[in-house]
Amino acid sequence: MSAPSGFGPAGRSSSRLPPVISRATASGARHSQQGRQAFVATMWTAGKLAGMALLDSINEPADLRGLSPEQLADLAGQIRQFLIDHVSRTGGHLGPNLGVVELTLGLHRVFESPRDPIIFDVGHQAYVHKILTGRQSGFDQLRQQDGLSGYPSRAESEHDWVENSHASTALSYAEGMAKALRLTHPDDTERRVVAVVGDGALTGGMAWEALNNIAADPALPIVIVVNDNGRSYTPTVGGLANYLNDLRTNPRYEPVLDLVRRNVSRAPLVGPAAYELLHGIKSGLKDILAPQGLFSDLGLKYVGPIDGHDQAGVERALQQAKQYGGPVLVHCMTHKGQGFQAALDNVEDQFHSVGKIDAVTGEPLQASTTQNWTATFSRELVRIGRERPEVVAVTAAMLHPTGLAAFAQEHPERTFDVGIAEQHAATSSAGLAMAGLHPVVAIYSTFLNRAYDQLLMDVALHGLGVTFVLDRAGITGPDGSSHHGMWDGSILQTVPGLHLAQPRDAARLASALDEAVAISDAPSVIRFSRDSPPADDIDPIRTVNGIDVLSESGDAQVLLVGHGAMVETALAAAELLRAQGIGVRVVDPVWSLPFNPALVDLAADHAYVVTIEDSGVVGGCGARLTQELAQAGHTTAIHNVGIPQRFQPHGSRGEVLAACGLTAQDIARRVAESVSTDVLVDAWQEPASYLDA
Ligand SMILES: Cc1ncc(C[n+]2csc(CCOP(=O)(O)OP(=O)(O)O)c2C)c(N)n1
Repeated sequence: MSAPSGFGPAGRSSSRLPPVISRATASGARHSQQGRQAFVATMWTAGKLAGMALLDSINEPADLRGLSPEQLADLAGQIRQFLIDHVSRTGGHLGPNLGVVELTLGLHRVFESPRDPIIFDVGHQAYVHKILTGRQSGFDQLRQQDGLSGYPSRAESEHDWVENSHASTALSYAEGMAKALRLTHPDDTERRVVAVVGDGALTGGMAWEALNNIAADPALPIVIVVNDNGRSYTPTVGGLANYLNDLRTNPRYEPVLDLVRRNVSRAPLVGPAAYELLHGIKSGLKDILAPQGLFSDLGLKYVGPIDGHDQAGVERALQQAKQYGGPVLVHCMTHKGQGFQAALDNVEDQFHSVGKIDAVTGEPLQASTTQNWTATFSRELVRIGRERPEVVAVTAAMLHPTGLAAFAQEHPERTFDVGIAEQHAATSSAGLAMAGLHPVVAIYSTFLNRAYDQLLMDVALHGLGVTFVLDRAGITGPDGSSHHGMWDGSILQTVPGLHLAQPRDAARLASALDEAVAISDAPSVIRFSRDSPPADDIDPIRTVNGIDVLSESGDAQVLLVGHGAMVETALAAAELLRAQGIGVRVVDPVWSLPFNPALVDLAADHAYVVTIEDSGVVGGCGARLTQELAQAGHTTAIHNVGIPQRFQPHGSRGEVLAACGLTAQDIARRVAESVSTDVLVDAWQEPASYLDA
């Protein structure tokens, strides 16, 4: 897919703002836009007669402007059908996108993207935005290698200002951009920055840090749209969620809201003064009817709650917010999965994220495995929960995806969902541990980044027994660069006293968990991939000073050190090497941290050592062994194989691993080349394999 001119990735860093300004304000562009709107409206009337879908004629936001209410309703239906048809085939975030159809149409009709940046928090709900900004044709390849990203992508479109997927950032981005626009274009008072944030993402601390700053600046041209569907994956929890729920469900509120809405919509919209007047009427009524003071008390103008599936109502609210000129929060109520009964009926997550499903019934087309790492962890934690009453479980709004649901069912009082708040999860767990419990914090590997300082200072420095279980470690696949769990292996190396296990099979996961929950004076971390453990456990031939020897030739000159999921790869590579007459020994350190000095001695006994891990190669376990070898004065040749230290694209896990050179064939070929030429470096110089920063 080609990026629009002037906005390719290369063009972004230098001249980001001027092209947008000049293009969007050029009168010629406005005229041609008006011409195009008329054209689309006419074509639609003609096309409807010819059976053509209106959606086919929408290539850019300007195409939406001239549409009638009837056409907009038709278009919303077509977008929903398009989403169901496509996402059911590729998998993806179906429910959240079905919920924001009218909202996204409204945003693109009221604001002028990309001149008015629209920033979606997390970004998983940006499919409709993609459809409306010329990317319909990419949906056949959604989340597939070289295909359309599942999140906003700066390389794809000038309409995507940020590419995120880690939650609760949109308000900070928006606040910074709004400040910058005011400074760089003081005369352009019409531009607005729009942040769309879910009620789930609003539970994250960063969102509140941003709100604190936004509220302090009454002239900041920023519109915050809270997309409140009451859910993260499961229903959103916490005081804020309760507060939003009160606003949403106050039984006396709805009829009066209608009255207010009609009166407000009749009044002319002419800037802050009128806004204040109208808003005064509304909030006066609402203060009696619903406890809506929170945002107003913070100093933010509040509009809502709005029915997010009422196209006209949404647009009216957004227009009001746009007219105001300072920070305004539009509270928009939507339903995750709107328009697809199977999604609305899904209790677990309303199709927050689906694999391939039947487009009519919503039934999964791929059997879900009960053997994957998550399910294995889930079973083991239930077992441990029965044995150890002090063990409690902590999730950051991901009860089901991290496998905690079964534990929660047995021990609801020992399970804590803290919202999308990994930092709080870590320090709250420190508190739980201080007061005598042993928390098991289950999060995705990539989200541990958020809680690094809390892990380091609040848990490790205090010598507290907290177990972190990192799911989706290593290459994850279709969620792309921000979701690959390739950072933890490096950052964990820096935490004094930390215990790190990377189980190679289900038996090792069970024993690592048993050991971890028994450690009461330091944090422990267990990481595993999104795949499944091997069908059969990989038992050691023998264990030397805690290091499992898994396979060996009598004359082994080459030592392969496998970590976690890469142990299977190491064993397969060893087989290929033995077939070529190269003697190999494969070991698994079992506990990667604390660093086991016996690994240095073992490595020094070989002519050539290759470490293999499913994490960033810089600063990981391999780098640690290299450093320890050198510190001990050994000159043993060593290569570290890991994920090259660059942002990896999306694709299947297998495809991305292959592109990183993390396959048995690739590793065996390189080792064989190194050994046969006796030049242990050349084979590793290709960009795919090593330090390609
Ligand atoms: C820091 C972080 N933790 C966890 C997640 C995983 N996650 C993705 S979407 C989501 C729920 C988002 O809820 P909300 O913001 O209300 O959006 P909705 O899906 O309901 O539209 C979560 C927990 C994430 N993206 N970022």
